[in-house]
Amino acid sequence: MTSNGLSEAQREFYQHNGYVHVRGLIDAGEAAAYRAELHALAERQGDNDATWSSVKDSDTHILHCHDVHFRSAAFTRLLVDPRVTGIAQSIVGPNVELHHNKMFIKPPERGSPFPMHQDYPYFPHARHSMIAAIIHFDDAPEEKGCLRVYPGSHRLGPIEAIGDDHHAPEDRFPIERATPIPAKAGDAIFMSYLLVHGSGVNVSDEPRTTLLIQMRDPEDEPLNDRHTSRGQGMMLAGIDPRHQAFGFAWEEQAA
Ligand SMILES: O=C(O)CCC(=O)C(=O)O
Repeated sequence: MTSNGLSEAQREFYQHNGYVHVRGLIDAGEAAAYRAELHALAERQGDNDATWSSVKDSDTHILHCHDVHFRSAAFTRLLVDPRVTGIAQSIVGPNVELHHNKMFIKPPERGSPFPMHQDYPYFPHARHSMIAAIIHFDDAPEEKGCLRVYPGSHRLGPIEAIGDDHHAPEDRFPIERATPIPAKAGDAIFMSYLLVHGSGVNVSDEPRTTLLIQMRDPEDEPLNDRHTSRGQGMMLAGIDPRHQAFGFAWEEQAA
């Protein structure tokens, strides 16, 4: 076990299954504080629905916001927290770069599902180093629409992606047959962007609150530049080893 990293057994589990459930990454008190920050941010932001197009007719709702570290410094600290980056380094390697991050609040009783999908088609990379960490700030039992995965599906490589929201073929990957990963406040799930995953409707009487951080090896080439975001390229651990001459941002933008 490296300090703040995955144990050998966890690393093997990740390699085989494409994800690892890390219990108690942060403690319950910290999770409650981050939860309060996100709910206050949602209040300041106002309504903002992120329900996917293929489930838009389901009368469900989900609040989201990208790049929350531009709205609350608590999340700037969480992005570089060694408990998060140590595990990311165990998977990605010594150098870990931010791609983007986003909060999701699935409201009670009708919190939107996520159809089963790979993240790959949204931001394909040459070496598939991209991972997500989903940090839970309240409990996510099955009735809250917890994450569901197809263990080992990352080993299929990129699969067919359907429609505007790039979901997986429902006959091959029905959500009911996916493995649920109920989580407690403070738990985190780290997964490959090739893992087929999704989540059900929140039918409970409490919100489900999470932060998803997407990270990659800085040397992994993006295959398109569609999914840019504020803060993308910020180093969370290690260095960017590529040779880059210095330039002012305003000059680069003008070029
Ligand atoms: O939070 C969830 O339930 C899943 C989120 C997700 O799959 C995504 O944003 O790609």
